[in-house]
Amino acid sequence: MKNTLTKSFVSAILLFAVVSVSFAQTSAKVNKTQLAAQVKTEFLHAWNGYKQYAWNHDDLKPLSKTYRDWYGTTLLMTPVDSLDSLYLLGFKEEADKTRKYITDNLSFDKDIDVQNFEITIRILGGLLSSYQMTGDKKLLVLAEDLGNRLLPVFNSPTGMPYRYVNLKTGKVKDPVSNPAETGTLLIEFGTLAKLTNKPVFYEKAKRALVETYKRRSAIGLVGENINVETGEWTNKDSHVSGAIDSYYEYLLKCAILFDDADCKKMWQDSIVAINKYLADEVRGELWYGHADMNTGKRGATKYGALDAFFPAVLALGGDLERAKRLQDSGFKMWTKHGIEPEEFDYQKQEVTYPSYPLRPEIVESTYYLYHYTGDEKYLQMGKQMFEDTVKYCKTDVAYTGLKSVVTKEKNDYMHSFFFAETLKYYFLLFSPPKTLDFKKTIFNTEAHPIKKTWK
Ligand code: DMJ
Repeated sequence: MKNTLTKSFVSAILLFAVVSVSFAQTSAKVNKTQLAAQVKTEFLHAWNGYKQYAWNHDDLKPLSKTYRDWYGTTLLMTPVDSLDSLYLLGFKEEADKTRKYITDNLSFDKDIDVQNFEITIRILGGLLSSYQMTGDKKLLVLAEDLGNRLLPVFNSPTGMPYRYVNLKTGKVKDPVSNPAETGTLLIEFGTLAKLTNKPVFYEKAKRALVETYKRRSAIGLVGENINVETGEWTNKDSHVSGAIDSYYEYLLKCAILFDDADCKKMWQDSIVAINKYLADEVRGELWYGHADMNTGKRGATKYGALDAFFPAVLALGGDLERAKRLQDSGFKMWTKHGIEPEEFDYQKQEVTYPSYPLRPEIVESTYYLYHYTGDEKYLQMGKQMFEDTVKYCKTDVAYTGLKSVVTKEKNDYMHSFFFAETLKYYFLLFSPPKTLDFKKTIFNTEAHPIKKTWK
């Protein structure tokens, strides 16, 4: 009897010791200063690689050490997308040089068909935020020129934009679009309207957003594809993933940035339907999956790297409880293979699309949650994700995406959003709050910080 008691006592002490050690390990304070400095080092590593092998071009291909221009001629995608990050991370001299290069060399007078959504969020958004940071009027002139060249996209029977427009001729094409592309324009076009005093930019982009919302189903959901000429849905799958994601993000953010009561109402209606039909409880975890936009019937039980922006939006909308639970689920998806896949079946706990193109969304949500909760847990999360990214995606000259998070085989592409978003959100997570006034900032979906400088 005495022996058994002694044994249980010893086991209890051992268990206590193990728990204490692991608690001490996980609760060890994250050294934010050191991590912010590491993010800067890695940013420079990637930036120097871009400069050495792809300068003046859109994006770097880091394995073949060459470049890609999206439309066969450069739009300086990486420099424009990176400029406000260069300023925020404190590389002022480099930023000033890059800004001068952009204002001296960037021209939109090109006979190319460009994708309105991508050009708006990366280039128009980048020019506007950098203009607000520096006051360099040439950036605003470029933004207005670009805005004017993009405007013909809205000349459809419904007012929702075509996907492509020719920058020289204004000819549009591709009427089958999606809510992300029809509804992720108002932060940029609206800001352009306010800064140039030309309301037409606001009106056109707002109408596109409203026309998308007006076509929601009776239960309040939107589908994945819509024809902007007929207004008919061509794909009725509903979710918060790519092709829909930032439509919801902009309803909320435009309500805040422009104090727009219509956007507020559209957001409030939408989030009720999203939580009712897309939210999914599995094994006590919260996920957001797919459903039919008309019946609400559950579709694929998939979540992924793109969906991982949603905790940030939930937090910004005031629903911290769902935001925290969803972020825990997203982090579980990340840790399954040590880095997050593009798409994951949360029911089966299986990767369904294995690539990782250096996406930022889960980092963005970590930053928002740390901002709202101050919980050290989010610093730990960010630290682990940053270290995993360095471990698996760093190359001798820059960073590259992965073909597969399972095998860790690399692809040969560094998207400009790695500078614009991923590294910016890591830096902001680890830097002192004074680096950027969160309350006075709305990030566009490409993480370009926009400030309300108008009444
Ligand atoms: C970015 O261009 C934007 O964040 C967009 O909203 C979604 N895709 C990429 C990053 O993953």
